[in-house]
Amino acid sequence: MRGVVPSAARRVLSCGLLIFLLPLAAPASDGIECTVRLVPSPDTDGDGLTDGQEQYWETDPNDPDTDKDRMNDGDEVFAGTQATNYNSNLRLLDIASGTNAIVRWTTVAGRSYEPYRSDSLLETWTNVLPGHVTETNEAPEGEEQAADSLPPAAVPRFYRIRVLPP
Ligand SMILES: [Ca+2]
Ligand SMILES: [Ca+2]
Ligand SMILES: [Ca+2]
Repeated sequence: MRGVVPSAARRVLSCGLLIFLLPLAAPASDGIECTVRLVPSPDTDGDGLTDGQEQYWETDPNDPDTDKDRMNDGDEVFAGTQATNYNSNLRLLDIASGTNAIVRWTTVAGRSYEPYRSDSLLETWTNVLPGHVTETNEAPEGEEQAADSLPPAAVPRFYRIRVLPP
């Protein structure tokens, strides 16, 4: 019969109509939106690196000090040292006493450091330099030193090194 479309064919036609009509029926577009849910990665071992960051740095998300050098993974990443290498870390190498104490420490290329002094661990720490020292050598890791211009004290004196944010 002319003009009669079998029901199966009609459904296909309907779908076809919907597909073609929907864009026409939609309101004028102000843009297309895409929503993404970001779930924060936990820091399982509490070393300052999330489990996701630990994967990036190839450190152990269940061990705060992957290479067992007594500097935790998060601090190593901050300092630029290798968190998976026992011999790579920020540390004081030695202090030569004399007219002026000379403090020597490990460095990473491009990082800046401030050496501090105090006559007591409970007192204020004072930078022994007017500013900071930046490691300019191209070698990935090296060492720097700074002389403390303050004469030696009759009491024990303490030194510490602070690495500045990159
Ligand atoms: Ca962690
Ligand atoms: Ca870790
Ligand atoms: Ca470590």
